[in-house]
Amino acid sequence: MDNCCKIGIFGSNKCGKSAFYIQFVQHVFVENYDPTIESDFRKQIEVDGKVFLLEIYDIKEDELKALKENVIKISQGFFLLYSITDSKSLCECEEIFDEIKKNIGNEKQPPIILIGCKSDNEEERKVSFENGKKVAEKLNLSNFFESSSKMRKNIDEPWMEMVRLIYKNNGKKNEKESKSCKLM
Ligand SMILES: Nc1nc2c(ncn2[C@@H]2O[C@H](COP(=O)(O)OP(=O)(O)OP(=O)(O)O)[C@@H](O)[C@H]2O)c(=O)[nH]1
Ligand SMILES: [Mg+2]
Repeated sequence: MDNCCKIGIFGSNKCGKSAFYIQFVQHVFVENYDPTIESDFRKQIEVDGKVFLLEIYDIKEDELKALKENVIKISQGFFLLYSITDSKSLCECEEIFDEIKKNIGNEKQPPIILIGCKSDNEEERKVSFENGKKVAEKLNLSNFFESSSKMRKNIDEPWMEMVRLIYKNNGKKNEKESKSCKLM
């Protein structure tokens, strides 16, 4: 498949990673918490009249280092997720960003989009929109959204943008794309 987009989703435990891609892929909100053990999702989507096969790798903050590094190496774009109800989860995005930078070395920074999850939960908000935006600007990320998987708000937009960015970067067959779409 030419238009294969490998996307790594990183973020602290319970920040809303599964809900974010399950809402995008399956149009349902997972209310009950079920910690992800390991996840590798595939979904075919159409963007701007082109068909893309998304490969989604869901990586918890405390994941094994080797698996994390492998996903960083093979991903063509990254979502860094935090929960607006948990300030620490935003700090962890900065740590993940450092790990990505360390692993890609001198290569051009790939598309990285920061997502503040659970934006519907104003009552428990700890991180302001401005704070999230500031971090995204500081790290020179591709974009920043606050999203709600519960309300299905700002779910499709970041995914569409991610696919477009990856396509722009890797429109022509490159080394990563010509490799098999398998994780390992
Ligand atoms: N209010 C609200 N709750 C959410 C939202 N997204 C996720 N949650 C809740 O937050 C909890 C954790 O969500 P998950 O998507 O399982 O989080 P995760 O990051 O995949 O968790 P791990 O797999 O353990 O790392 C669940 O109880 C979800 O229902 C959201 O947009 N709004
Ligand atoms: Mg999960």
